[in-house]
Amino acid sequence: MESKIIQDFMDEVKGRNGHEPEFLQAVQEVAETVIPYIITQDIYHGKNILMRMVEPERAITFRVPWVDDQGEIQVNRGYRIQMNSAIGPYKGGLRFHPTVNMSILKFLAFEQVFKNSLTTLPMGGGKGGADFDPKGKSDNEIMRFCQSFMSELHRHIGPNTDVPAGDIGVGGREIGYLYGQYKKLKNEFTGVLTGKGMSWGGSLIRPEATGYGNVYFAENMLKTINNSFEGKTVLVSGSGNVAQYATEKALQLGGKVVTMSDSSGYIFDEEGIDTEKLKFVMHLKNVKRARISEYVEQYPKAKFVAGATPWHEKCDIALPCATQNELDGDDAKMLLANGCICVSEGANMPSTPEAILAFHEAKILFAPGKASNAGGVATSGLEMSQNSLRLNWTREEVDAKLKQIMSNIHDKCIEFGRDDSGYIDYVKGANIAGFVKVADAMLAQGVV
Ligand code: NDP
Ligand code: 2IT
Repeated sequence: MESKIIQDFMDEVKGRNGHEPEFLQAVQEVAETVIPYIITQDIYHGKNILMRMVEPERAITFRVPWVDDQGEIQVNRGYRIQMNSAIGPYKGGLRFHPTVNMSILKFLAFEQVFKNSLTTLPMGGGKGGADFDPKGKSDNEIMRFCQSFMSELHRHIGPNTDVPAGDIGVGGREIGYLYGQYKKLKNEFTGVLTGKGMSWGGSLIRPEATGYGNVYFAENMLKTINNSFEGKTVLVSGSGNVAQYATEKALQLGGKVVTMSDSSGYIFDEEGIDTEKLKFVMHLKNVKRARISEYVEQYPKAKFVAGATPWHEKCDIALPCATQNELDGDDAKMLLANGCICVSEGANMPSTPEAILAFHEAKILFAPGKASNAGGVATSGLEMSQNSLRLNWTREEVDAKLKQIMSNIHDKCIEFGRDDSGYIDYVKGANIAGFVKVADAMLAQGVV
Protein backbone atom coordinates (compact mmCIF):
# COMPACT_ATOMS: atom_id res chain seq x y z
CA MET A 1 0.00 0.00 0.00
CA GLU A 2 2.75 2.43 1.03
CA SER A 3 5.00 1.50 -1.90
CA LYS A 4 2.04 1.73 -4.32
CA ILE A 5 1.32 5.30 -3.18
CA ILE A 6 5.00 6.21 -3.60
CA GLN A 7 5.09 4.58 -7.03
CA ASP A 8 1.92 6.38 -8.21
CA PHE A 9 3.28 9.66 -6.90
CA MET A 10 6.60 9.20 -8.68
CA ASP A 11 4.87 8.14 -11.91
CA GLU A 12 2.99 11.43 -11.94
CA VAL A 13 6.14 13.44 -11.16
CA LYS A 14 8.05 11.56 -13.90
CA GLY A 15 5.23 12.21 -16.37
CA ARG A 16 5.71 15.91 -15.89
CA ASN A 17 9.52 16.02 -15.45
CA GLY A 18 10.72 12.97 -17.40
CA HIS A 19 13.88 14.60 -18.70
CA GLU A 20 15.14 15.83 -15.35
CA PRO A 21 17.11 12.96 -13.75
CA GLU A 22 18.72 14.92 -10.88
CA PHE A 23 15.39 16.48 -9.94
CA LEU A 24 13.67 13.07 -9.97
CA GLN A 25 16.50 11.64 -7.82
CA ALA A 26 15.99 14.35 -5.19
CA VAL A 27 12.19 13.96 -5.22
CA GLN A 28 12.37 10.15 -5.00
CA GLU A 29 14.46 10.33 -1.81
CA VAL A 30 11.97 12.71 -0.22
CA ALA A 31 8.93 10.72 -1.39
CA GLU A 32 10.30 7.47 0.08
CA THR A 33 10.76 9.00 3.52
CA VAL A 34 7.96 11.58 3.70
CA ILE A 35 5.00 9.68 2.16
CA PRO A 36 5.08 6.95 4.87
CA TYR A 37 4.94 9.80 7.42
CA ILE A 38 2.09 11.62 5.63
CA ILE A 39 0.07 8.40 5.69
CA THR A 40 0.17 8.45 9.51
CA GLN A 41 -0.89 12.13 9.78
CA ASP A 42 -4.60 12.90 9.19
CA ILE A 43 -4.05 16.65 8.73
CA TYR A 44 -2.24 16.09 5.42
CA HIS A 45 -4.80 13.72 3.89
CA GLY A 46 -6.59 14.93 0.78
CA LYS A 47 -4.37 18.01 0.49
CA ASN A 48 -2.01 16.82 -2.29
CA ILE A 49 0.64 18.66 -0.32
CA LEU A 50 3.79 16.92 -1.62
CA MET A 51 2.65 17.30 -5.24
CA ARG A 52 2.24 21.02 -4.61
CA MET A 53 5.78 21.11 -3.15
CA VAL A 54 7.44 19.51 -6.20
CA GLU A 55 5.99 22.10 -8.58
CA PRO A 56 8.04 25.34 -8.51
CA GLU A 57 5.98 28.42 -7.69
CA ARG A 58 7.83 30.02 -10.59
CA ALA A 59 10.72 29.08 -12.92
CA ILE A 60 12.33 31.84 -14.92
CA THR A 61 14.81 31.45 -17.79
CA PHE A 62 16.39 34.34 -19.59
CA ARG A 63 19.01 35.35 -22.16
CA VAL A 64 22.38 36.53 -20.86
CA PRO A 65 24.32 38.18 -23.70
CA TRP A 66 27.82 39.56 -23.00
CA VAL A 67 30.90 40.71 -24.86
CA ASP A 68 34.19 38.82 -24.33
CA ASP A 69 37.68 40.33 -24.31
CA GLN A 70 38.06 39.66 -28.04
CA GLY A 71 34.93 41.72 -28.75
CA GLU A 72 32.88 38.63 -29.64
CA ILE A 73 29.26 38.46 -28.47
CA GLN A 74 28.53 35.42 -26.29
CA VAL A 75 25.14 34.12 -25.15
CA ASN A 76 24.34 32.09 -22.05
CA ARG A 77 21.11 30.97 -20.44
CA GLY A 78 20.21 32.33 -17.01
CA TYR A 79 17.74 30.77 -14.56
CA ARG A 80 15.99 31.42 -11.27
CA ILE A 81 13.76 28.74 -9.76
CA GLN A 82 11.46 30.15 -7.08
CA MET A 83 10.42 26.89 -5.51
CA ASN A 84 8.53 27.66 -2.31
CA SER A 85 7.81 30.83 -0.31
CA ALA A 86 5.51 29.40 2.39
CA ILE A 87 7.83 30.23 5.30
CA GLY A 88 9.81 33.21 3.95
CA PRO A 89 11.27 34.89 0.87
CA TYR A 90 12.89 32.54 -1.67
CA LYS A 91 16.49 31.96 -0.61
CA GLY A 92 19.28 29.99 -2.24
CA GLY A 93 22.46 30.22 -4.23
CA LEU A 94 23.44 30.93 -7.82
CA ARG A 95 25.58 28.39 -9.69
CA PHE A 96 27.73 29.30 -12.70
CA HIS A 97 28.90 26.06 -14.33
CA PRO A 98 28.65 24.70 -17.89
CA THR A 99 26.53 21.74 -16.68
CA VAL A 100 23.77 23.97 -15.27
CA ASN A 101 20.31 23.09 -16.60
CA MET A 102 16.69 22.96 -15.41
CA SER A 103 17.07 19.53 -13.83
CA ILE A 104 20.09 20.47 -11.72
CA LEU A 105 18.62 23.79 -10.57
CA LYS A 106 15.23 22.24 -9.74
CA PHE A 107 16.90 19.53 -7.65
CA LEU A 108 18.92 22.18 -5.83
CA ALA A 109 15.87 24.42 -5.31
CA PHE A 110 13.81 21.48 -4.03
CA GLU A 111 16.51 20.46 -1.53
CA GLN A 112 16.85 24.10 -0.50
CA VAL A 113 13.21 24.25 0.64
CA PHE A 114 13.78 21.45 3.17
CA LYS A 115 17.23 22.70 4.18
CA ASN A 116 16.04 26.25 4.82
CA SER A 117 13.12 24.94 6.83
CA LEU A 118 15.56 22.96 9.01
CA THR A 119 17.65 26.06 9.82
CA THR A 120 14.73 27.36 11.97
CA LEU A 121 15.03 30.71 10.15
CA PRO A 122 12.22 32.24 8.02
CA MET A 123 13.48 31.42 4.53
CA GLY A 124 11.70 29.83 1.56
CA GLY A 125 13.65 27.95 -1.12
CA GLY A 126 15.08 28.94 -4.49
CA LYS A 127 18.09 28.42 -6.72
CA GLY A 128 19.46 29.91 -9.89
CA GLY A 129 22.48 30.32 -12.09
CA ALA A 130 23.70 30.01 -15.64
CA ASP A 131 25.45 27.57 -17.97
CA PHE A 132 28.39 29.99 -17.99
CA ASP A 133 31.89 28.59 -17.42
CA PRO A 134 33.95 31.01 -15.31
CA LYS A 135 37.15 28.99 -15.86
CA GLY A 136 39.75 30.90 -17.85
CA LYS A 137 37.68 34.09 -18.00
CA SER A 138 39.27 37.44 -17.17
CA ASP A 139 38.02 39.57 -14.28
CA ASN A 140 36.44 41.97 -16.78
CA GLU A 141 34.62 39.14 -18.55
CA ILE A 142 33.30 37.88 -15.21
CA MET A 143 32.13 41.41 -14.38
CA ARG A 144 30.38 41.92 -17.71
CA PHE A 145 28.69 38.54 -17.42
CA CYS A 146 27.48 39.28 -13.87
CA GLN A 147 26.16 42.68 -14.94
CA SER A 148 24.23 41.21 -17.86
CA PHE A 149 22.87 38.41 -15.65
CA MET A 150 21.65 40.93 -13.06
CA SER A 151 20.18 43.22 -15.72
CA GLU A 152 17.39 40.65 -16.00
CA LEU A 153 17.46 38.97 -12.59
CA HIS A 154 16.86 42.26 -10.72
CA ARG A 155 13.20 42.25 -11.85
CA HIS A 156 12.53 39.00 -10.01
CA ILE A 157 14.38 39.43 -6.69
CA GLY A 158 14.39 41.76 -3.69
CA PRO A 159 15.13 41.68 0.04
CA ASN A 160 11.54 40.59 0.83
CA THR A 161 11.01 38.53 -2.33
CA ASP A 162 14.05 36.46 -3.22
CA VAL A 163 17.60 36.69 -1.84
CA PRO A 164 20.26 34.85 -3.91
CA ALA A 165 23.79 33.95 -2.74
CA GLY A 166 26.80 31.97 -4.00
CA ASP A 167 27.20 28.33 -5.01
CA ILE A 168 29.63 26.60 -7.42
CA GLY A 169 31.43 29.25 -9.48
CA VAL A 170 29.88 32.14 -7.55
CA GLY A 171 31.94 33.51 -4.65
CA GLY A 172 32.76 36.89 -3.15
CA ARG A 173 33.97 38.38 -6.44
CA GLU A 174 30.80 37.49 -8.35
CA ILE A 175 28.48 38.57 -5.51
CA GLY A 176 30.27 41.95 -5.59
CA TYR A 177 29.64 42.49 -9.32
CA LEU A 178 26.04 41.25 -9.03
CA TYR A 179 25.36 43.52 -6.07
CA GLY A 180 26.89 46.56 -7.79
CA GLN A 181 24.63 46.11 -10.81
CA TYR A 182 21.51 45.55 -8.67
CA LYS A 183 22.23 48.72 -6.70
CA LYS A 184 22.77 50.72 -9.87
CA LEU A 185 19.51 49.53 -11.44
CA LYS A 186 17.33 49.89 -8.33
CA ASN A 187 19.08 52.80 -6.63
CA GLU A 188 18.70 50.90 -3.35
CA PHE A 189 21.23 49.65 -0.81
CA THR A 190 19.50 46.57 0.58
CA GLY A 191 20.25 43.03 1.69
CA VAL A 192 19.20 41.54 -1.65
CA LEU A 193 22.17 39.14 -1.85
CA THR A 194 24.12 37.33 0.85
CA GLY A 195 27.81 36.51 0.92
CA LYS A 196 28.54 40.23 0.59
CA GLY A 197 31.90 41.79 1.52
CA MET A 198 32.36 42.98 5.09
CA SER A 199 32.43 46.69 4.22
CA TRP A 200 29.12 46.53 2.31
CA GLY A 201 26.73 44.50 4.42
CA GLY A 202 28.32 41.07 4.68
CA SER A 203 28.45 38.88 7.76
CA LEU A 204 31.52 37.56 9.52
CA ILE A 205 31.76 33.74 9.26
CA ARG A 206 29.56 33.55 6.10
CA PRO A 207 32.54 32.44 3.93
CA GLU A 208 33.45 29.77 6.48
CA ALA A 209 29.90 28.77 7.43
CA THR A 210 29.11 25.85 5.10
CA GLY A 211 32.38 24.01 5.74
CA TYR A 212 32.47 24.80 9.47
CA GLY A 213 28.79 23.88 9.83
CA ASN A 214 29.36 20.55 8.11
CA VAL A 215 32.12 19.67 10.55
CA TYR A 216 30.00 20.86 13.53
CA PHE A 217 27.24 18.56 12.29
CA ALA A 218 29.66 15.62 11.94
CA GLU A 219 30.95 16.37 15.45
CA ASN A 220 27.36 16.12 16.74
CA MET A 221 26.92 12.78 14.95
CA LEU A 222 30.22 11.42 16.31
CA LYS A 223 29.17 12.42 19.84
CA THR A 224 26.20 10.01 19.60
CA ILE A 225 28.73 7.16 19.46
CA ASN A 226 31.07 8.78 22.01
CA ASN A 227 33.59 9.68 19.34
CA SER A 228 35.20 12.83 17.88
CA PHE A 229 37.49 14.19 15.14
CA GLU A 230 40.57 13.83 17.36
CA GLY A 231 43.18 11.68 15.62
CA LYS A 232 40.83 10.69 12.76
CA THR A 233 41.88 10.43 9.12
CA VAL A 234 39.56 12.55 6.95
CA LEU A 235 38.95 12.54 3.19
CA VAL A 236 37.71 15.83 1.72
CA SER A 237 36.64 16.19 -1.91
CA GLY A 238 36.58 19.53 -3.70
CA SER A 239 38.93 22.45 -3.07
CA GLY A 240 36.49 25.33 -3.30
CA ASN A 241 34.70 27.32 -0.61
CA VAL A 242 33.05 24.43 1.23
CA ALA A 243 36.04 22.06 1.03
CA GLN A 244 38.52 24.69 2.24
CA TYR A 245 36.64 25.57 5.41
CA ALA A 246 35.59 21.97 6.13
CA THR A 247 39.31 21.16 6.03
CA GLU A 248 40.16 24.10 8.29
CA LYS A 249 37.62 23.13 10.95
CA ALA A 250 38.50 19.40 10.78
CA LEU A 251 42.14 20.37 11.45
CA GLN A 252 41.14 22.61 14.36
CA LEU A 253 39.29 19.67 15.93
CA GLY A 254 42.32 17.38 15.69
CA GLY A 255 41.53 15.54 12.44
CA LYS A 256 44.11 14.69 9.78
CA VAL A 257 42.88 15.64 6.30
CA VAL A 258 44.73 13.69 3.59
CA THR A 259 42.87 14.55 0.36
CA MET A 260 41.36 17.45 -1.58
CA SER A 261 40.24 17.45 -5.22
CA ASP A 262 38.87 19.30 -8.21
CA SER A 263 37.28 18.20 -11.46
CA SER A 264 40.69 17.06 -12.78
CA GLY A 265 41.54 14.63 -9.95
CA TYR A 266 42.61 14.48 -6.31
CA ILE A 267 45.74 15.00 -4.23
CA PHE A 268 46.72 12.56 -1.46
CA ASP A 269 49.08 13.82 1.25
CA GLU A 270 49.85 11.03 3.69
CA GLU A 271 51.45 13.46 6.17
CA GLY A 272 48.23 15.49 6.26
CA ILE A 273 47.23 18.87 4.84
CA ASP A 274 48.22 21.14 7.74
CA THR A 275 47.34 24.83 8.25
CA GLU A 276 50.24 26.05 6.14
CA LYS A 277 49.46 23.69 3.27
CA LEU A 278 45.79 24.69 3.44
CA LYS A 279 46.84 28.33 3.14
CA PHE A 280 48.71 27.36 -0.02
CA VAL A 281 45.56 25.65 -1.39
CA MET A 282 43.44 28.72 -0.60
CA HIS A 283 45.88 30.98 -2.45
CA LEU A 284 46.09 28.51 -5.34
CA LYS A 285 42.31 28.24 -5.77
CA ASN A 286 41.06 31.68 -4.70
CA VAL A 287 43.78 34.04 -5.95
CA LYS A 288 45.68 32.19 -8.70
CA ARG A 289 42.49 30.30 -9.71
CA ALA A 290 44.74 27.36 -10.64
CA ARG A 291 44.38 23.57 -10.46
CA ILE A 292 44.78 21.38 -7.35
CA SER A 293 47.42 19.29 -9.20
CA GLU A 294 49.89 22.16 -8.54
CA TYR A 295 49.86 21.07 -4.88
CA VAL A 296 52.32 18.26 -5.65
CA GLU A 297 54.78 20.70 -7.25
CA GLN A 298 54.92 22.55 -3.91
CA TYR A 299 54.74 19.40 -1.74
CA PRO A 300 56.41 16.62 -3.77
CA LYS A 301 55.80 13.91 -1.15
CA ALA A 302 52.09 14.12 -1.98
CA LYS A 303 50.63 12.40 -5.06
CA PHE A 304 48.11 13.61 -7.64
CA VAL A 305 45.69 11.05 -9.06
CA ALA A 306 44.21 12.32 -12.32
CA GLY A 307 40.58 11.70 -13.26
CA ALA A 308 39.62 10.09 -9.95
CA THR A 309 37.76 10.89 -6.71
CA PRO A 310 39.36 10.37 -3.26
CA TRP A 311 37.02 7.64 -1.98
CA HIS A 312 39.33 4.67 -2.43
CA GLU A 313 41.83 6.02 0.12
CA LYS A 314 41.62 4.77 3.70
CA CYS A 315 39.79 7.00 6.20
CA ASP A 316 37.61 7.25 9.30
CA ILE A 317 35.53 10.21 8.11
CA ALA A 318 34.54 11.32 4.58
CA LEU A 319 33.39 14.85 3.74
CA PRO A 320 32.21 15.09 0.11
CA CYS A 321 32.33 18.83 -0.68
CA ALA A 322 32.49 19.09 -4.50
CA THR A 323 29.31 18.31 -6.43
CA GLN A 324 26.27 16.05 -6.96
CA ASN A 325 26.68 12.29 -7.56
CA GLU A 326 30.43 12.33 -6.91
CA LEU A 327 30.30 9.29 -4.59
CA ASP A 328 28.65 6.14 -6.01
CA GLY A 329 27.77 2.68 -4.70
CA ASP A 330 31.23 1.22 -5.39
CA ASP A 331 32.91 4.17 -3.68
CA ALA A 332 30.64 3.65 -0.67
CA LYS A 333 31.55 -0.04 -0.47
CA MET A 334 35.25 0.83 -0.61
CA LEU A 335 34.85 3.44 2.16
CA LEU A 336 33.06 0.87 4.32
CA ALA A 337 35.65 -1.85 3.61
CA ASN A 338 38.35 0.62 4.68
CA GLY A 339 36.64 1.28 8.02
CA CYS A 340 34.91 4.63 7.43
CA ILE A 341 32.48 5.39 10.29
CA CYS A 342 31.04 8.76 9.27
CA VAL A 343 30.05 10.50 6.02
CA SER A 344 28.86 14.10 6.26
CA GLU A 345 27.85 15.80 3.03
CA GLY A 346 29.16 19.35 2.46
CA ALA A 347 27.99 19.35 -1.18
CA ASN A 348 24.37 18.99 -2.30
CA MET A 349 23.42 15.35 -3.08
CA PRO A 350 27.04 14.14 -3.56
CA SER A 351 26.11 10.53 -2.69
CA THR A 352 24.10 8.47 -5.19
CA PRO A 353 21.05 6.51 -3.92
CA GLU A 354 23.14 3.29 -4.09
CA ALA A 355 25.81 4.86 -1.87
CA ILE A 356 23.23 6.02 0.68
CA LEU A 357 21.70 2.55 0.76
CA ALA A 358 25.13 1.02 1.46
CA PHE A 359 25.78 3.47 4.32
CA HIS A 360 22.37 2.78 5.85
CA GLU A 361 22.77 -1.00 5.56
CA ALA A 362 26.15 -0.75 7.28
CA LYS A 363 24.52 1.52 9.91
CA ILE A 364 27.32 4.06 9.89
CA LEU A 365 26.77 7.77 10.57
CA PHE A 366 25.50 9.38 7.35
CA ALA A 367 24.27 12.99 7.03
CA PRO A 368 22.53 14.27 3.89
CA GLY A 369 23.61 17.70 2.66
CA LYS A 370 20.25 19.31 3.38
CA ALA A 371 21.04 18.82 7.09
CA SER A 372 24.83 18.93 7.25
CA ASN A 373 25.52 21.77 4.79
CA ALA A 374 22.68 23.99 6.06
CA GLY A 375 25.17 26.15 7.99
CA GLY A 376 25.87 28.18 4.85
CA VAL A 377 22.33 29.27 4.18
CA ALA A 378 21.68 29.59 7.93
CA THR A 379 24.47 32.14 8.14
CA SER A 380 23.03 33.83 5.06
CA GLY A 381 19.86 34.10 7.15
CA LEU A 382 21.93 35.70 9.91
CA GLU A 383 23.37 38.12 7.32
CA MET A 384 19.80 39.08 6.34
CA SER A 385 18.93 39.68 10.01
CA GLN A 386 21.98 41.90 10.48
CA ASN A 387 21.10 43.85 7.30
CA SER A 388 17.56 44.43 8.57
CA LEU A 389 18.85 45.51 11.99
CA ARG A 390 21.58 47.60 10.33
CA LEU A 391 24.26 46.29 12.65
CA ASN A 392 27.02 43.68 12.67
CA TRP A 393 27.49 40.82 15.08
CA THR A 394 31.01 39.73 16.10
CA ARG A 395 32.74 36.63 14.78
CA GLU A 396 32.16 34.90 18.10
CA GLU A 397 28.44 35.76 18.09
CA VAL A 398 27.85 34.45 14.57
CA ASP A 399 29.93 31.31 15.16
CA ALA A 400 28.00 30.57 18.37
CA LYS A 401 24.68 30.96 16.53
CA LEU A 402 25.93 28.71 13.70
CA LYS A 403 26.98 26.01 16.20
CA GLN A 404 23.61 26.22 17.93
CA ILE A 405 21.71 25.95 14.64
CA MET A 406 23.71 22.86 13.57
CA SER A 407 23.02 21.28 16.95
CA ASN A 408 19.29 22.08 16.63
CA ILE A 409 19.18 20.50 13.16
CA HIS A 410 20.90 17.43 14.58
CA ASP A 411 18.24 17.23 17.34
CA LYS A 412 15.46 17.47 14.72
CA CYS A 413 17.02 14.61 12.73
CA ILE A 414 17.00 12.48 15.88
CA GLU A 415 13.39 13.42 16.67
CA PHE A 416 12.10 12.22 13.28
CA GLY A 417 14.84 9.77 12.25
CA ARG A 418 15.64 7.46 15.18
CA ASP A 419 14.32 3.91 14.77
CA ASP A 420 13.45 1.31 17.42
CA SER A 421 17.00 -0.05 17.46
CA GLY A 422 18.36 3.43 18.21
CA TYR A 423 19.93 3.92 14.75
CA ILE A 424 19.48 7.44 13.45
CA ASP A 425 18.39 7.68 9.80
CA TYR A 426 19.41 11.31 9.19
CA VAL A 427 17.90 11.25 5.67
CA LYS A 428 14.47 10.37 7.01
CA GLY A 429 14.85 12.74 9.97
CA ALA A 430 15.89 15.72 7.84
CA ASN A 431 13.23 15.13 5.18
CA ILE A 432 10.33 14.78 7.62
CA ALA A 433 11.42 17.64 9.90
CA GLY A 434 11.97 19.91 6.90
CA PHE A 435 8.62 18.90 5.40
CA VAL A 436 6.46 19.46 8.50
CA LYS A 437 7.20 23.17 8.90
CA VAL A 438 6.66 24.00 5.21
CA ALA A 439 3.59 21.77 4.85
CA ASP A 440 1.92 23.27 7.93
CA ALA A 441 2.51 26.80 6.61
CA MET A 442 1.07 25.80 3.22
CA LEU A 443 -2.02 24.30 4.83
CA ALA A 444 -2.58 27.47 6.84
CA GLN A 445 -2.25 29.67 3.74
CA GLY A 446 -4.76 27.75 1.62
CA VAL A 447 -4.56 26.58 -1.99
CA VAL A 448 -2.38 29.30 -3.56
P1 NDP B 1 33.23 26.23 -5.47
O1 NDP B 1 32.97 26.70 -6.83
O2 NDP B 1 33.91 27.12 -4.49
O3 NDP B 1 34.07 24.87 -5.51
C1 NDP B 1 33.58 23.76 -6.18
C2 NDP B 1 34.60 22.64 -6.06
O4 NDP B 1 34.00 21.43 -6.54
C3 NDP B 1 35.84 22.88 -6.92
O5 NDP B 1 36.92 22.24 -6.32
C4 NDP B 1 35.42 22.21 -8.22
O6 NDP B 1 36.51 21.82 -9.03
C5 NDP B 1 34.69 21.00 -7.72
N1 NDP B 1 33.70 20.59 -8.73
C6 NDP B 1 32.70 21.32 -9.26
N2 NDP B 1 32.04 20.63 -10.19
C7 NDP B 1 32.65 19.44 -10.26
C8 NDP B 1 32.42 18.30 -11.03
N3 NDP B 1 31.43 18.24 -11.95
N4 NDP B 1 33.23 17.22 -10.83
C9 NDP B 1 34.24 17.27 -9.92
N5 NDP B 1 34.50 18.34 -9.16
C10 NDP B 1 33.72 19.40 -9.32
O7 NDP B 1 31.81 25.75 -4.90
P2 NDP B 1 31.36 25.50 -3.39
O8 NDP B 1 32.50 25.01 -2.58
O9 NDP B 1 30.62 26.68 -2.94
O10 NDP B 1 30.29 24.34 -3.59
C11 NDP B 1 30.62 22.96 -3.47
C12 NDP B 1 29.35 22.16 -3.17
O11 NDP B 1 28.79 22.62 -1.95
C13 NDP B 1 28.25 22.27 -4.21
O12 NDP B 1 27.55 21.04 -4.25
C14 NDP B 1 27.34 23.35 -3.62
O13 NDP B 1 26.01 23.22 -4.11
C15 NDP B 1 27.42 22.98 -2.15
N6 NDP B 1 27.05 24.02 -1.20
C16 NDP B 1 27.65 25.24 -1.22
C17 NDP B 1 27.32 26.19 -0.28
C18 NDP B 1 28.00 27.50 -0.19
O14 NDP B 1 27.71 28.25 0.75
N7 NDP B 1 28.91 27.85 -1.09
C19 NDP B 1 26.27 25.92 0.72
C20 NDP B 1 25.76 24.58 0.71
C21 NDP B 1 26.15 23.68 -0.25
P3 NDP B 1 36.87 22.68 -10.34
O15 NDP B 1 37.57 23.89 -9.83
O16 NDP B 1 37.73 21.78 -11.16
O17 NDP B 1 35.57 22.99 -11.03
O1 2IT C 1 23.24 25.21 -1.32
C1 2IT C 1 23.22 26.17 -0.52
O2 2IT C 1 22.66 26.10 0.57
C2 2IT C 1 23.93 27.39 -0.92
N1 2IT C 1 24.54 27.43 -1.99
C3 2IT C 1 23.88 28.61 -0.04
C4 2IT C 1 22.62 29.36 -0.25
C5 2IT C 1 22.51 30.67 0.48
O3 2IT C 1 21.50 31.35 0.23
O4 2IT C 1 23.38 31.03 1.27
